[in-house]
Amino acid sequence: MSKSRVLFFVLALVFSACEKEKKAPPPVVQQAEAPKLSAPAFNADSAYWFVAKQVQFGPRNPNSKGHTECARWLATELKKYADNVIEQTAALRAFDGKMLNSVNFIAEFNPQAAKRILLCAHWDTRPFADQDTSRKNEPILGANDGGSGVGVLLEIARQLKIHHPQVGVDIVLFDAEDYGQPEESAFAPQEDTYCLGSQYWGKNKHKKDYHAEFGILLDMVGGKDARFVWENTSVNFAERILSKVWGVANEIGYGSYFNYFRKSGLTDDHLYVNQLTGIPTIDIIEFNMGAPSGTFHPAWHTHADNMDVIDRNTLKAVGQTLLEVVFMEK
Ligand code: AHN
Ligand code: ZN
Repeated sequence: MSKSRVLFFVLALVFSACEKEKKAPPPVVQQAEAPKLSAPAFNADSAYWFVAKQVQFGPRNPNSKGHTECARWLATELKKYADNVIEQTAALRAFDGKMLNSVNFIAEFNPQAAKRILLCAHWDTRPFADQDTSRKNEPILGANDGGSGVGVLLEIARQLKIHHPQVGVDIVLFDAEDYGQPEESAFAPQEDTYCLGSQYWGKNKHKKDYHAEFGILLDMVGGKDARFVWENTSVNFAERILSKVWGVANEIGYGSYFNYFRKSGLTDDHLYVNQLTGIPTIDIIEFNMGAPSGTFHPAWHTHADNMDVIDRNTLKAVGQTLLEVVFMEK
């Protein structure tokens, strides 16, 4: 090519570039496989630490030393992050006649906002290991069953102190969920023996006209390769919320955890929240067909439910999904 021809091409390029600056539409950003994240990053190491910290208190069944000490720590921790924390204490009668000293924690973020999202989990652990083959009468550590949901919600609380969604959020930690009557029990069979804390809260809300747009319950959300499926109580009361949450999870790359398989309905805290408050609430709970229990995570209600079963990747999948859902709402 001659020198003048080269100069011509260079000038032509420069002019066409100037033209583009004026008229061309904004450049299209390449979004090949990258998930559309619009929420702050959920820190799985932090969530893991929150689970480990609870487990260090030992079993946290009502009326135990671990329960009292963990309650004190939870109050301190929630007060670091929330705008306001309510400790709702109650003495609740268990199936065995014992009175359980219980406390539900309600941590409010942006309490002035009319539109609110309820995020909840139970913080107590089971006083027996009735699914185990040994030491059946001793309390379990509940790293997954109790610890994991609270760990995820504490990390969300920490994020909500730093970053502010457009809606209000209430994190509610229910007590006395897991003191339910075992299948082999000397006492006459009774109804509604699980979820005593959520039943109490449903009948005695922390604010008279409390309402949330929707609720999400976390239960056993820390197991390795956990599968969360559509459970029928959630389908019946809040199918729209299941679609929303599973849709977000799949969109941001956690489809391997959030499965669309359907299973029969569960009695868990969300049942009472739905029945007693009318807030459409779903349950994110591990369903594992291969597990000995045939339903929940393999260490369910055994002494194997310790830190060994907790996987940071699962905490991340659940926590990031929840943050995305919260920051999506207007
Ligand atoms: C039943 O066991 C019937 N429902 C699940 C409630 C539960 C216990 N969640 C955690 N531990
Ligand atoms: Zn349990």
